[in-house]
Amino acid sequence: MSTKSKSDLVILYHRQPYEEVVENGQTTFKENKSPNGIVPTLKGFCASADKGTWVAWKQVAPKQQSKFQRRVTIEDDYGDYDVVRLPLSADQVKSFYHVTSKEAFWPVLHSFPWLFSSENSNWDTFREVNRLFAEAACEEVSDDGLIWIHDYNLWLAPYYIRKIKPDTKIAFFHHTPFPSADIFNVLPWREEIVDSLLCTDLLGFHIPRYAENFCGVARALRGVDLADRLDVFPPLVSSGMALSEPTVTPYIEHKGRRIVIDSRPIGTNPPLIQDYLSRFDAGERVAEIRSEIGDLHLIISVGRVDYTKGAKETLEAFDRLLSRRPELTGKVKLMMVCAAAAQGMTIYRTAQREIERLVGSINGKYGTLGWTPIMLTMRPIPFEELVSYFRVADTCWITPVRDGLNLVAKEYIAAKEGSSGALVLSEFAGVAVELPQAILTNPYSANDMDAAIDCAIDMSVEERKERMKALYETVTTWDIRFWAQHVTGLFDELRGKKSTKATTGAAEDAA
Ligand code: GDG
Repeated sequence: MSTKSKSDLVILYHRQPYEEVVENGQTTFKENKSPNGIVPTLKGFCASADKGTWVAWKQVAPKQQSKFQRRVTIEDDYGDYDVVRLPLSADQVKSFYHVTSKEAFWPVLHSFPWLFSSENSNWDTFREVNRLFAEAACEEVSDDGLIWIHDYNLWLAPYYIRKIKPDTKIAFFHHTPFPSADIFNVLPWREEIVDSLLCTDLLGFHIPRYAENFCGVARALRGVDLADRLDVFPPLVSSGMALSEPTVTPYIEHKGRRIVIDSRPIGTNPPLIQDYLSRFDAGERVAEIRSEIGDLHLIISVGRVDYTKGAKETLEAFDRLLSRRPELTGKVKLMMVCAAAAQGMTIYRTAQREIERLVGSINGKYGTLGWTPIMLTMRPIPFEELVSYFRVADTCWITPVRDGLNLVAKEYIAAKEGSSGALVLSEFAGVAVELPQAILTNPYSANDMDAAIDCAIDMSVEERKERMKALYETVTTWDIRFWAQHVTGLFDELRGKKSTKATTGAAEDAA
């Protein structure tokens, strides 16, 4: 265990990196049930630092604040690291997370500006919580350490960190889309947000389009100097797709400082998925699912309950499919895994009811005694179960109207290991620019959605295999290890540079 008091790496991520369970009155910190998503990767970063600290919030009742344990030390499969928990009241959580982050920012980030409302948002609480994160990070970080901030709910943290520790290295990764200026500028606090992001040394996005959108906003609002654009990272499709960008800005100069702009999509972990498929009796489970499904064409669709994830559009397309092609009666099944997101939010309750209503209506309209067209699961299913379904599913249907990246698409491909399968994928998911062999579709167009699902169902086995092989090659090459190495390279460069002015930017070298 490290005896250092300060950390080389401090990660700011709003959620804690484990599940807190109370058993017989004792609190224990257990590994998250699901090993997928971004959290395990970040834990790996934290644990592999000489000393790493994770800062998150935790809702704590006023009565418990005095005896609240702010710091816990975790020793898990990833290594040792500290977690500093910021105790927030229920009101702070509601205002910071449920309302300001999810009801004001989320719709704007995902290009639903008409759902934006500033009525309920509380900018002062958002500032306050971001300031708390910044103060905690500054207390933890060593003089030559680095603070890595994740996502839009911590947009203002760079500003407060820079005020306290002007020379600290600050990196930021944006998991959601970053919209164009026309949409971003709907936010009344746009200048404060951009000024804060311009306090970073490294600003990472999944894909060049989001990076370019940010640069456009920064130029329009603050007149920053943009470096000449470079060609995008070659594996990303650079033209002809909804989210394609041919070139990308490698850095911004602002107030005598350089901000490296990076765009590299996060990868998934194919060896982990394959390991799961070979353990946990998953082999048997795969055979069991296959025998239950029989000759049916199994379509799987997975995503949180969220209007951005496109469950409504998918269900409407499935309804049209069964109506257009009565010969598919009893021959196709849609398995929809749609876990509910943050509780207590009207917008998600409405989305959930809409999904339940559509599923009920479709099952009622087309179902027969022996055949239910849709199987809906609204609770998360264990990861080994999920990957077993992926392995069996003939088609994976991922058609969000907007999505920063979408890891589910990559997980489906990884679970297929190059065997026959089809991926119907929205052009508006960031991951689409990496996966041109998917059946790409526009979820805003009913005709296009219809053509895409027809294509998946009618595609020959040879073509399914050929496309899946190419997709598998991409997902296994540009996997999470590649992403982690890329980010580590950028961090090394940041740490090694004498002044923020002197670097060429690793993004430039790699582009
Ligand atoms: C944000 C951005 C970006 C889902 N249902 C179950 C389950 N999952 C897992 C999936 C996947 C993860 O949750 C979801 O990842 P996504 O990338 O699809 O989406 P968001 O949660 O919206 O994440 C997104 C991401 O950040 C990373 O930067 O890609 O665009 O919105 O790993 O497998 N896992 C289990 N049971 C389920 O029922 N076990």
